[in-house]
Amino acid sequence: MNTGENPPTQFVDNDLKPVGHGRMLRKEDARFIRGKGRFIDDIQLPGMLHLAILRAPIAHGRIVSVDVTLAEAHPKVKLVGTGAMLAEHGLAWMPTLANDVQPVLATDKIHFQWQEVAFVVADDRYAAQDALELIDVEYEQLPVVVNARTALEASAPVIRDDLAGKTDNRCFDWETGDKQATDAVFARAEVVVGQEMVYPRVHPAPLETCGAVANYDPIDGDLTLWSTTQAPHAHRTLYSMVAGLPEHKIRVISPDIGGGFGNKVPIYPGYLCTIVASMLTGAPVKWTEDRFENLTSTAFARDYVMHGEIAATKAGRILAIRTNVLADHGAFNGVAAPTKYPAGFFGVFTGSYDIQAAHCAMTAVYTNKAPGGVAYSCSFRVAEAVYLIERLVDCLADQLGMDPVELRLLNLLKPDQFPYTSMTGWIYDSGDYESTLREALKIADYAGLRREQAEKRASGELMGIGVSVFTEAVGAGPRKDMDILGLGMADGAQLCLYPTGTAVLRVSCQSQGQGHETTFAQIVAEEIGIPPADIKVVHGDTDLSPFGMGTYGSRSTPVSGAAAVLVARKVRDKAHLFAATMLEVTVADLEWRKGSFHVIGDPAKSLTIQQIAKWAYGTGQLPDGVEGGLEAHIHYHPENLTYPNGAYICVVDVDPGTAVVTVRRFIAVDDCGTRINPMIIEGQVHRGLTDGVGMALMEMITFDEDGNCLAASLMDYLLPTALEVPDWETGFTVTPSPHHPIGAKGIGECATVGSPPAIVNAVVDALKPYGLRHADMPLTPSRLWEAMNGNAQPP
Ligand code: MCN
Ligand code: CUN
Repeated sequence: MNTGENPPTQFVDNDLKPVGHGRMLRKEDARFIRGKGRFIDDIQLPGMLHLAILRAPIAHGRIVSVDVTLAEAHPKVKLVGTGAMLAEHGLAWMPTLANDVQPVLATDKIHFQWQEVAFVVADDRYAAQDALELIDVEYEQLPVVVNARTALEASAPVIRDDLAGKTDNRCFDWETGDKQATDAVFARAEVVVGQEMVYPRVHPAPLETCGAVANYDPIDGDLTLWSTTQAPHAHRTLYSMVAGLPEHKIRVISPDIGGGFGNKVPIYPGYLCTIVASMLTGAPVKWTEDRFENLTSTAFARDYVMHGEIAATKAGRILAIRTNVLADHGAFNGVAAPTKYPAGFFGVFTGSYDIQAAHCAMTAVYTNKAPGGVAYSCSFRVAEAVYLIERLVDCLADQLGMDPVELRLLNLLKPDQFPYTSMTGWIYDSGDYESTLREALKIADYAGLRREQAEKRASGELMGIGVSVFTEAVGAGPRKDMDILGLGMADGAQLCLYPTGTAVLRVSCQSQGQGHETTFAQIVAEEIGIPPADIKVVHGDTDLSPFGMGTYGSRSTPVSGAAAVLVARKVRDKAHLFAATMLEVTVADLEWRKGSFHVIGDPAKSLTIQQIAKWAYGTGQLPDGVEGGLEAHIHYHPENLTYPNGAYICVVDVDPGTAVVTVRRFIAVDDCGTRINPMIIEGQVHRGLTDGVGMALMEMITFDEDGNCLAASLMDYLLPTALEVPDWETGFTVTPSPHHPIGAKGIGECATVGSPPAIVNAVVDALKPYGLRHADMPLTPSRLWEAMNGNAQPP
């Protein structure tokens, strides 16, 4: 581990030190800042038709009839699709990524408000949208369940009566850890603290909504689908399975994506409707969601009701943690989670602490709400796990009258405990949590902040300081126990060095704004010693990139990034063989200095990688058994996840009169192992911290008791802007991953995962004078005002 500022300056502008290059600007920004990005809605094909979707205004009910006569008679309408029509083609239902099924268009029943009922394809988008109003659907309303707590009551209507033998709203039960051992520790613990907390339903709300353009060629039987997908290859396999099209005849292209944040992982009914529409009309068809559709029908996140307990000694040693979770999955289990992990990686709820036992029991339920449940920079439910443990630790500190930092320092895992096998069976690869926390304390001047707080309290001001020390789990995942629908979570990479010494890297992961075209070029540049500018990164097109599982759970760096390193090393090894032949020495006579091979003892005798590349395609005699050309391919399975970590400190002021929270300072020290592009990392962290302010203070998808979604626009679903966030103060430590070839861990979701508990902890700390111990997110002024005025009177 080492701490510090940006890497030594002598390397900064040196292309031969591409990894860690402090100021390398993003290649893709050349087009983005000129407005030349190519997003789904920019795609125009000759003769393209437009699709719009009719959605159900009720949350639960039977479809009595669907009359499309008038819509079909509209002069600009080319096709009207209904559930009944899709059923004729066997396409009315599709599998979800969690082995559940979901209607593409409702056939006989509506399961949530704004579920897809029919589509119209017309010459232009206006006509398609207008014609939706000509469709006459008669519904028969059923009682609605929107509350996970009441979903399991005997009187609750059964939402998923499509599932054979289903008599309740149970989606799945899951447990992890050792119940007996945990209960035994709790039984003899000196201190037990419990707290129920709700992680509300939130939405990733990317700037660009979801959409697709399908172009089916009836002559060749080829389907090209441009779609907002974070996982083009996995989607292609699923389309092949669902639609019965041969997989090699499907090309999925994910062009520039205006933010995904997990929202673009699932397959949505709209994509399939667009494909069907193109196949039936023989024309290209475009579908673009509007904001309302995006917020009400696509993958939400969280919706966990967690009851957590922590057992400790009076001196503050944490002994065990147990939790009961009620997970609301909405109407269909639409999460993307490895088969063995229906609750994602929630199993890391033991956090960064050295404990003796842990147990989690979870019940997931169906409700009349939109499906999804994992999206929004969540690292497969690590967001929920981190929130639970970091809130609980603060509750314990409160109970014991200890400083929350002291309590954490007492319990953090020590560097020599890594690799550490957690009480729920996860193997944390590396970490130095105390150093990360101490770096944050230093930047914050924690002791100074506490003094300031004491002074302010004395004068009636409400200042709070909140801490979270979190461990993330990213980079799914090891073949032995992780898959999506039976597909192992490996990534392909292919590297080709051309005769003139420039290169193309093809990767299976997919950028939604993370800057892969830059960082993956940096990775390869570091390994083969040619400048990043000479390396083009190709991604997001199944015809042009090798198979892999795509981008989510911050897996690009841990998995595809490792693949890029290893494929570059394969190319370098081949260049090594060629260099030996060219110089008429043995391989052992040569040493690699970034960019060239040198004869040991006679370093003036050398060859650059570019010279070798030219030779590789030339006419010289090749070494025995070696093919010409300079390229390689790899299919990489990680042996473990990577476990980045961070220590965050948040300082808030709460207005005693209005209960408005201002995040005044936020110190974030992250450790994602080896840092490839510090500027991009910082951007990722800034974004995630902003997410945290949103979730902690503003964002929530709510429903009324009839199942009406009350957060269907950005006027109701509040997103943070620059006005709500402070100047972020970031720092870092570097503890490389021992199993990643360059020691890099993921960073994309760390700040989203780690910041909400720090903010809530700070607000609760500010409101200590009111006796507050917990309040559920989002900490809106009205909620806090009620908490302040419903509790003990102010001093
Ligand atoms: N990086 C680095 N050094 C490291 C780790 C990462 O320089 N040690 C760089 C990577 O090269 C990459 C970026 O940081 O350019 C994020 O890398 P990584 O942590 O591997 O995450 P992914 O690239 O797999 O991105 C996915 C992750 C997820 S799951 C969500 S959700 C999210 C996020 O990234 N969605 C985003 N960040 C986002 N950022 C943007 N702009 N848009 C989104 O939709
Ligand atoms: Cu869970 S949001 Mo990201 O893994 O795509």
